[in-house]
Amino acid sequence: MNNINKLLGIKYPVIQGGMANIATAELASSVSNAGGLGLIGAGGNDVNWVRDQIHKIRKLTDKPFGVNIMLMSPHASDIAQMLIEENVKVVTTGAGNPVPYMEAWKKANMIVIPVIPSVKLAMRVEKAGADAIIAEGMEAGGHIGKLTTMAMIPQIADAVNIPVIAAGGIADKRGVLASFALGAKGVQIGTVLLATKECPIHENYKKLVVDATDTDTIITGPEKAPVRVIKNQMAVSYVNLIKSGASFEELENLTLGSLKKAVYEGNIENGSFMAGQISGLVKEIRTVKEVLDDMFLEVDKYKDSLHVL
Ligand code: TUI
Repeated sequence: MNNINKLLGIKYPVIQGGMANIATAELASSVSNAGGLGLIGAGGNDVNWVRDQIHKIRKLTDKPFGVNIMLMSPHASDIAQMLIEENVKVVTTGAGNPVPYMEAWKKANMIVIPVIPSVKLAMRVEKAGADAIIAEGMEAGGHIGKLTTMAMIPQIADAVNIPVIAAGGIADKRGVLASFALGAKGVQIGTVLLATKECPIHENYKKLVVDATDTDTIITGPEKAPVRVIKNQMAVSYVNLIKSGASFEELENLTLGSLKKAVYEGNIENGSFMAGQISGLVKEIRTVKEVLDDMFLEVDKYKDSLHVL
């Protein structure tokens, strides 16, 4: 099926990013209720936390939702199994290769949409039965690959037959239309949702996103798992720690620990404020519904003019 709205049973072809510690039932239900696909982001949390969030979201919306599994997490395989038991319909994955889990998910009739950073992995997950893919460019916040959205989307759209959903650097109607022009059938958004009333993060985090300019994010994180954040004291000392040869585990723990400091405490100096390059375009705090309506209002009208492509 080549239509994201029909595949997922949603009003707008938009999926919420599975942002660790941020994409709770609260945010995800707001996105689903506004016409997109809300996601519970498992992040580094354990299976019981994720199950609890699934039970919560079912009380908050009767619309479709999904769960994002961060595959670097030690809990990933337990969560993968739990989603089948809980009859979750849609799973997205990030930060790793989901192929080992896909046979079981497809057997359970789940819709599987991996986030991938390259043509090679896109082709591998298509072969393993993915229903669509999210191609995320390095403009995105959090853990990123090496390619930009602009360069990657058309290459992946040409390489696979399943629908491609563009991610990284999309925050308004122009980003949506550009994604369609590049061959995508939908978009995933994260950064623009940080600046919403419903987003359950500290007010300092929202303010940092709203105040950020185009050049205010930098890439930190271990070399094999680079992470884009808003530049602050923490980010700079992190980059220095990498240079001094800290271990991968040490760096990964620091990333997840400092993300919590950002999300819950709004700790400006020591928090890891994951956000994408498009932060510079985000100028105010709105409701999730305002963000989605604004992004997709009359988009079909403009989309028709893309048929010449
Ligand atoms: O996963 C994300 N964004 C994230 S995850 C996260 S939590 C974290 N904390 C510490 C270290 C690392 C992560 C914060 N933000 N986005 C989706 C995404 N997936 N971006 C890149 C990838 C990816 C990278 C490599 C997907 C697959 C992949 O495969 C490599 C392989 O094994 O072939």
